[in-house]
Amino acid sequence: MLKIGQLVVRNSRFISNIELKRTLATAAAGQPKVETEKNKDAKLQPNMSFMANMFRGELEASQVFPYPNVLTEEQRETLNMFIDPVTKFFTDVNDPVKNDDTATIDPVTQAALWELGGMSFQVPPEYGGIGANNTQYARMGEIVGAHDLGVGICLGAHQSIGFKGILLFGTPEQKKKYLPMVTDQGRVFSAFCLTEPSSGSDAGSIKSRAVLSADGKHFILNGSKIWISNGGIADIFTVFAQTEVVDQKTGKKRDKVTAFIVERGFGGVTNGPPEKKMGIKCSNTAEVYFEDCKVPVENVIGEVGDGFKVAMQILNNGRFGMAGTLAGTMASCIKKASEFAANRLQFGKKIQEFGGVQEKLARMATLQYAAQSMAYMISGNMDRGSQDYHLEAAISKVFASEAAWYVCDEAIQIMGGMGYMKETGLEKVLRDIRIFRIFEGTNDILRLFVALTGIQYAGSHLKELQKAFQNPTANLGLILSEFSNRAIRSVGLGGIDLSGHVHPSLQDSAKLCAESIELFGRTVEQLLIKHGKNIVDQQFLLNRLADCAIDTYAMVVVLSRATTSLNNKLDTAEHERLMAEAWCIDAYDRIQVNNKKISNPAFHKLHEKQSLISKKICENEGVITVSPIDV
Ligand code: MYA
Repeated sequence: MLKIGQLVVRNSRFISNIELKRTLATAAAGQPKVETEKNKDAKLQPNMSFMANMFRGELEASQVFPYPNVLTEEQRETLNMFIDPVTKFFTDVNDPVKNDDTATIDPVTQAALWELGGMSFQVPPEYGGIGANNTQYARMGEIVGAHDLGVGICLGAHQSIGFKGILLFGTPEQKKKYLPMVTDQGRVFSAFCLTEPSSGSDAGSIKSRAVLSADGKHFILNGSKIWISNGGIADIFTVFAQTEVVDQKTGKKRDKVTAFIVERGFGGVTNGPPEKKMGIKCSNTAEVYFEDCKVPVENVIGEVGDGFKVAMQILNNGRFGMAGTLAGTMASCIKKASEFAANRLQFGKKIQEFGGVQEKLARMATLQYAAQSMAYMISGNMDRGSQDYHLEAAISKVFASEAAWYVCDEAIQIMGGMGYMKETGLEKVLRDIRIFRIFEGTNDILRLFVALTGIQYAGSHLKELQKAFQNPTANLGLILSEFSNRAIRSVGLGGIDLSGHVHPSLQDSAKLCAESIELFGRTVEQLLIKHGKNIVDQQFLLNRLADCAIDTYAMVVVLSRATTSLNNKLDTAEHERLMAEAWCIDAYDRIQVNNKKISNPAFHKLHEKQSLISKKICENEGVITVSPIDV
């Protein structure tokens, strides 16, 4: 097998790592600030998120039209120079089957990955990294995802979350000390330690504690973390623990989460054996224990007590990477399935000629297109400095992980018995993909996050209006503009109009999308009026709402991207138009159904029944009925 050094020399288009590090631009743009009590006012700036505004029934187009194009010529060129060696690493050096069988990445492969700069793609060059921006990172993710998701997790757990806190919120001293360590210079793995035995989705309920030492120089950290990616191989950890803080308002002491940089070398850090998993086997997953670990106070990330927000923002910041990565995975599944469909003869025909297979392949390709379009729309906005991408990033993670599951499953189905055979490679991909719906925020939690955060934003607008009505003279402007907006909409005028943003040949699809946005806004308002704060308990409604949001966002991104491709007369433009049209018809239909469900009393009854069935099953810890012949 080739060593990466040889591989690099053989590639004439490749520039050496050092040159590459110099030439790739450092993308400091879009680095979020931890939102704290002190800087909360900064958040009073208008929210530019398309999705948040959609919850108010409003179109905020600046982040969705036109489709972002953020790479400079130089960034594009250097990225292109990186693509070949990374691809060659996966085809010539890395062996996904061996990784899966041995549940490790061998030292030679690991070394090649470090040498390539693949472990520190986003670390600025002054600290020894490549200095890629989010868009370049997404492209790298696509290549990784197309070849080996296990390696992707080792790499992603390191840089998407492991040291991301230092990158985003670290002090200059923390960056100077730790960032070179996590690059090729130090080759130290990092890990993100949030989840605990009693705290998974409910991340705020962690029990690990850090107590300030008597001399005020250290925190003494105790606790245990589970399912930590890279937990057994990392020497640097981003750890979240409860600390005592004094509430600024009440003066009382209470616990709040704080984020710490912890070195294994501090002492008191141990880990369990590698977990045996369904997929992503070569990535290390382990429990990590902290016992009287002395963490210097200067290793707090952000402020003491701001750790929950640090954790959330690290996760928010990394989620688009999954969409990019899984777009690559989907493309490789579709390649296998379409090659098979184009050659397999059954009933005297190539199976690609059958409508059933066509439907599958078209849907697979459209899902891949939508997920990929989301990834680069979000990364582009992040690179342009947007801070308002949280909802979209969560949506991209949910969408891509479910799309990838569907695509891989259908690829297996198209290939039939062949798809089920290990040698085809899809069996491993299916096992690998399954975790993506679970980690980095389960899709169930992220659906609720999207729906509730959006509703909160819409609710704050309604609250503003309510307040305005208490003093109408002072707020006449706001009240009148709201009245006139509603009056215009009620006669079918002045509604959402995407026609100016979307290519002329996509106007029918643009109408479906605009209608969906309007319907969504009305539904949110009705839900708020009906349920008020109690909406938080209506998960079955929130899930339908989140599904509408996801479908609509996908509509907008494919319309935006296809429009740009059509305007630029790309070779693929006509195909993109077809996929955008197909997606809009399909999604519009689902959105109508989901909206009806939200307002249909019969659907509410369905949920009441399901709730009773579920309660009974849980009481019995299993199904209630026995086999009909056993009664
Ligand atoms: S890592 C573990 C992943 N774990 C999770 O994701 C935990 C999921 N849970 C949560 O996210 C939270 O607990 C939820 C909120 C959302 C449930 N952004 O009262 P609250 C604010 C910004 O609602 P809770 C892993 O899996 C909120 O506004 N702010 O909180 C490894 C409020 O603020 P304020 C947020 O009910 C995987 C405050 O916090 C957010 O307790 C390995 C409290 O909110 C947010 N998102 O729960 C992956 N949420 O007080 C490898 C809340 O001001 C990666 N808030 O009103 C591989 C990738 C591949 C890439 C490869 C590339 C090459």
